[in-house]
Amino acid sequence: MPAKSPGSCNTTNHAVTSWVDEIAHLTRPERIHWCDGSEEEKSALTKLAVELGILIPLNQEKRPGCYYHRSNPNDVARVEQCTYICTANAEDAGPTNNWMAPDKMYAKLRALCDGAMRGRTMYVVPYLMGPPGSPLCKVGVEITDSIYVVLSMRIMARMGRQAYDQLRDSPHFNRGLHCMLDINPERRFIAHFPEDNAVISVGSNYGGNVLLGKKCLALRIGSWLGRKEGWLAEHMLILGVESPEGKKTYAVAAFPSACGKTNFAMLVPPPAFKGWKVWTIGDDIAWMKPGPDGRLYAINPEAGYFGVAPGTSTKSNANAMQMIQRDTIFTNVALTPDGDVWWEGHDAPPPQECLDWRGQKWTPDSKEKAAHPNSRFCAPAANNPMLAREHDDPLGVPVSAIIFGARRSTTMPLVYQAFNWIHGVYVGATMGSEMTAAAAGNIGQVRLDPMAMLPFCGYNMGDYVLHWLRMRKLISSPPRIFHVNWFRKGADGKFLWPGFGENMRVLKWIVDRCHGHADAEETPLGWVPGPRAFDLTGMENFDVEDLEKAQAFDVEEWRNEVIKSNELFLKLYPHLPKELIFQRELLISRF
Ligand code: GTP
Ligand code: SPV
Ligand code: MN
Repeated sequence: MPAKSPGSCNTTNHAVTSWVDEIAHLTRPERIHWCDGSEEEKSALTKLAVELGILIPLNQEKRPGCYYHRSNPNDVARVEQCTYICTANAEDAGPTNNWMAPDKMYAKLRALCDGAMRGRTMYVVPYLMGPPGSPLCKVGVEITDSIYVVLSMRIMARMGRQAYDQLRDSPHFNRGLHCMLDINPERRFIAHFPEDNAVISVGSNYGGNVLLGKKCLALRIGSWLGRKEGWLAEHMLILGVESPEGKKTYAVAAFPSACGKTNFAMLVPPPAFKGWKVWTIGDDIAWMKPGPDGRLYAINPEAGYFGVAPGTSTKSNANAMQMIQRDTIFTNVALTPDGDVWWEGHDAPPPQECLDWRGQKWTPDSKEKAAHPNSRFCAPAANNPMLAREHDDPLGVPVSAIIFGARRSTTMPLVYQAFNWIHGVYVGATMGSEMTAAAAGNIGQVRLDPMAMLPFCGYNMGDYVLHWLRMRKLISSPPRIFHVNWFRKGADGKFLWPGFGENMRVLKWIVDRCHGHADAEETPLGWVPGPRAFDLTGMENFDVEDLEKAQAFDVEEWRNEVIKSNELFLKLYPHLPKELIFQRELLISRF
């Protein structure tokens, strides 16, 4: 057996130690490192990662505690075609997931992991998803042979001893195994076993594929647990809007990957909104459970942000720019000669010369982008200047608004409100969005992405929609449901709505609607802001006609939209709740 170094096993939990033994027996590491989450451990592992060339220190005067990482160029995004839900019955995974029988997948992965850590160190990473003491908080243990994963997990989750403290002698924790292998797309699998609360990921070292607490546990396994236990695991940001009088209203928003969650969660209100503040609770994932008062309460299971770098600037996201000044790991951005980072859309002009995300010389004349479009920063939430105090509240925050949003250059208005919960579930379930670089695939093509969960729902999507409908019975004061689109374009191909901080104007209308004091007009789609409901103070250069265009409802476009949603209806038909079909009928008849 391998030596247990440095430091011996730091838990007496038999389920953990025997599982670690089993994995060590299979993967044959030279050393086992039991992570404790301490500062000393972080320094030692960072030093080692630098020696091994896994991390490059950035200019420590400019960016204290910041490091740079390049992934293998074949491994830069999530890979949905390699992501599997392995349930005993294929139907439980449903038609929107890849499925393989658990036995077959275990056998395949066991063969790939056999001896995979020979000569290497195996890290045992205990972590919590959710504030300690929260009824929703879950324990995971990730075994990995990647120092990059250990250091990133330390930012993204509450990593270390506190996880064992919560677990005590219970066998109920998520078992996550990650082996890098040779980072070969032919041998890349992200396999979920919801019936065993287990995940095995091989052949990648990229964020969402390997930080197993995030998409794998908090969303795919989480959604499975949520259906069983009566809560929701969602691809949503959580924010708190504070009015000048100090009244706080909480909203969650589901936008597909790289469609603006981090930006919206960290929104800086424009000068005209003096005294208004937006606080961040989470930027990617929300776990929501009905509280004793009949409202829906949300926690952020994560402890850091793994955000899209390109497009991030003082103008688009000033809070993020401040957050990533220190203690941040940057992946696949460009590296400047003075040891700083740069990306397309950064405040600084393009550097005269730098190294691109592949490590090749780049100049402003280069045809390729300097930073990969899905390059990311990984920063602790504690660095966010607008982090809400409630971020750590074990009970979470009461949600007043649920916002669905997508990236659509046509059809979808800037904002509308659903008539009621069932209609809102229809709006979320039939959401379509243009694909982005966050996943390997056809960028720009509109695809149906129910509730922004298509890549992350760990069970049958039809049952998932039904679970949403049923949740209404457990929530006596349901949040209001809205749909937004920051991405509609005019005939000139430009965005009609300036977005970013200006989205505060839309958010204010949403908040006012939740409190019953904002004008709205009924349309076939739902409620929309009345002519004077929308505050445009300070937007003197904005053409009000563009707002009308952004908000316009076009019957022809909507006919196509309904036809497009047929794809989903046909796919999910055996498990599709009839309410959705009725909602579509009602929508068509309103046209
Ligand atoms: P994941 O981390 O992949 O789940 O994504 P996310 O939803 O957090 O994405 P993020 O906020 O990082 O979105 C990044 C992309 O959305 C960038 O291309 C931004 O420029 C763009 N974006 C964000 N907000 C707006 C907006 O209000 N208007 C426009 N036009 N673009 C926006
Ligand atoms: C997403 O793609 O939705 C992300 C980034 O949030 S990753 O964690 O890599 O999946
Ligand atoms: Mn995401």
